[in-house]
Amino acid sequence: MRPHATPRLAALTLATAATFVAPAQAQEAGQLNVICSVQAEWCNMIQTVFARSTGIKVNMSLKGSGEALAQLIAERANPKTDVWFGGTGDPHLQAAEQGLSLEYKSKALPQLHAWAQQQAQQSGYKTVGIYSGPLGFGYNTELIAKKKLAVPKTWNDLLNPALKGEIQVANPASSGTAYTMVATLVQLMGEEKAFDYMKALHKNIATYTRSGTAPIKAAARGETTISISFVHDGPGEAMQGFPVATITPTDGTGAEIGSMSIIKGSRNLDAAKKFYEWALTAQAQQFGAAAKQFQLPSNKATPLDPRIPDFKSIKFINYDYAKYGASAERRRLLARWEKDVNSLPR
Ligand code: S7P
Repeated sequence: MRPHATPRLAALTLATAATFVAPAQAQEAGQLNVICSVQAEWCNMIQTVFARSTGIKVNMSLKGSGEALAQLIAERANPKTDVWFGGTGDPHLQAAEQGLSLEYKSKALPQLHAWAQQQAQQSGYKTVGIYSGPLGFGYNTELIAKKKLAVPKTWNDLLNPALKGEIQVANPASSGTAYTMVATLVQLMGEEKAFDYMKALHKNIATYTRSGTAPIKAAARGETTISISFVHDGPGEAMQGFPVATITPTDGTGAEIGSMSIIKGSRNLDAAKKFYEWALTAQAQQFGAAAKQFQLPSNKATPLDPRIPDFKSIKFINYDYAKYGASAERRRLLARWEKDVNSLPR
């Protein structure tokens, strides 16, 4: 049976981690500029706790994975960011390949799951896995029942003509989540069949959103019936009282390796390393679930909330993170998606 943390334990951990630092000490401790690619509540929590326990002021900027990579590329000549926390792993690998992130080998690596260590090795230790989460479908339980639609159980179920205009997914050019979908389908079906599939799916898509988390929020709020999303983003919406549930396709799916990188040229390198080491501890990794975000933490000692998807019950493809995290492959697939899929009428 999986261990799990109660909300009380999470609250307790938050309180114990937040040891106050005297104001004078805080001034000396310096500051840190972080791009945070998880959702706001988690970003705010780590900003507060890390600042309180170290005295280091954290300037936090919230950006999805695709947007974060674009900002780091734009800042290349004059980096303003010290750490990029969270977001899908593929753009972190691209940042590593493009020389935007710094090699740093954490002493905590042996405490991490194999997939998180592999992410570090594959990037030449320029990034590391901090969480993982499966791709699947979200759906509005009330709308699906009202419209007498079947809950989709496989990728092919999304092609049902009755779902015309009922599905939202993000645009893979701007979203790491949607790029994970493209890469997953190519690996699951083979490239030609995957593109035929995405052309057929296009007919049922109401909107391609900019951000990867927008579709499940739209499903939760009844603005769409179905979303293609990371399933760990579902319980947080349901906890707010929205009628939303998630499912992973029985024919196989991919997972992200949410990652963290120190930016090359960081002006606050000591603080960046301190934050990086802290973010890899089991204690800090509990803040995801405390902030109602239910990815699987990379530190094996992190107590698991029961709402974290049970990875053993999901059929995963053998996702090739190195291949699909390479800039040239991403560019090629996105160009093909734009030409073969997005340009088609709906
Ligand atoms: O829970 C947040 C989450 O789903 O969003 C992250 C990421 O920023 C999504 O970026 P895109 O907007 O580029 O898709 C995921 O890493 C994370 O699991």
